Amino acid sequence: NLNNLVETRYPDGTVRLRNPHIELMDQDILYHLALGSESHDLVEMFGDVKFVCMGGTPKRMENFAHYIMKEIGHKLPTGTSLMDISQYSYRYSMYKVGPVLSISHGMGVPSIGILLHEVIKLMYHAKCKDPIFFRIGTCGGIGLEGGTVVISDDAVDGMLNNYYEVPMLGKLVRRPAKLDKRLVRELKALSDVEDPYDTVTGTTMCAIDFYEGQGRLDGAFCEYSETDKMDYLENLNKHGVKNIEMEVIPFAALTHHAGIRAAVVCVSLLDRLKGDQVCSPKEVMNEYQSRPQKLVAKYIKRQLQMK
Ligand code: R2B
Ligand code: URA
Repeated sequence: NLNNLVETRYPDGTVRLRNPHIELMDQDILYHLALGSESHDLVEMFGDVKFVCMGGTPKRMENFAHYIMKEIGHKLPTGTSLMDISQYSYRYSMYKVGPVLSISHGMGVPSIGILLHEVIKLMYHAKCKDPIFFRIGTCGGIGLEGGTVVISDDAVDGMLNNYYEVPMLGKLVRRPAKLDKRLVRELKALSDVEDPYDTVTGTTMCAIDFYEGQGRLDGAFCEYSETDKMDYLENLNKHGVKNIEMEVIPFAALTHHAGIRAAVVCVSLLDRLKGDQVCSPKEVMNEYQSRPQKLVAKYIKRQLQMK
C-alpha cells in the first residue's frame, strides 16, 4: 500500500496534509469552524497548540476549557474572558487555553468526521508541532458499572470491523482505525488506584445510532428480542469490547491517517448488560463526565511540566 509509505509528518513535527489541492488554493475556508486561512492569522492564533481535546457537547467543552485553565495555571490577558472562537459557525464550539484547544464535536460519525477534516487542516495551516488529539466522552459500558472510565486501545464498528469505510466517488475506501498504544499505556499509568472507580483499557465499538445500532430495546422501533440483544452484547464482550459510543472509528482512522497521536477516554454512563436507559441523576452524571477530563488534564499537565 503506497499510502503507508508516505511520511505523514514533516521532520519538525508539523502536520503534512495528504491533499495536494490545498496548497494550490488561494484560501482555505474552514467553514464549520468559522475560520479561514486568509481571513485569520492561523499561525498567530493557533501556532502554539499542543493538545486538541474534543467532546460531544459545547457546554462540556466550555467547562473543560475552564478546568484545564485552572489545572495548567493559564492566565487570560486581563480584561478578557474565554470566548467561543467558532460561535458564528453555529455548528461546533471551540475554546483556546494556551496550548490546549477544547472543541465540541456533536454526535456521531459524520459530525466528528467533518470536524476532524477541518481541525487537521487547522493544525497544518497553523504549523502546530506534534499535536496530540483526545476525545473525552461518554459511552455505554459492557459489563462495567456506571462511572467506569475506559481508555480505548482498539476500535471496531458494529460489524466488528476495525476500519473506517467511506463511499468516495462510488467506491468504498477503507482506512485503518488505529489508536496510539503508547498513549494508552501512558494514560492508564496516570489513573489513580485511590479513585473510587475503575479505569480500564479495551476495545471500543463505534455505533452509527444510539438505539437500534447499539442493541437497545427502547428506541422508537425494535424488531429483535431481548435474547437477541443479550447475545449480541455478550459476543461483543467476548471480542474484548468494553464500551459502545459513536465516534471512535473516524477519530482513530483520520488522526492515524494524518500521523497525529490520539486517544479516546470515555466514561461509562451505564452497564448495557443491565439496561438501556440513561437514568442517573444530573449531579451523578456531571461527576461521571469529569472523570475522563481529570485523566486527560493530568496527562497534559505532566507533558507541560516535562518541558
Ligand atoms: C456518546 O454519547 C453520545 C450519544 O448519547 C454520542 O456522541 C457518544 O459517542
Ligand atoms: N453514549 C452512547 O453512544 N451510548 C451509551 O449507551 C451512552 C452514551
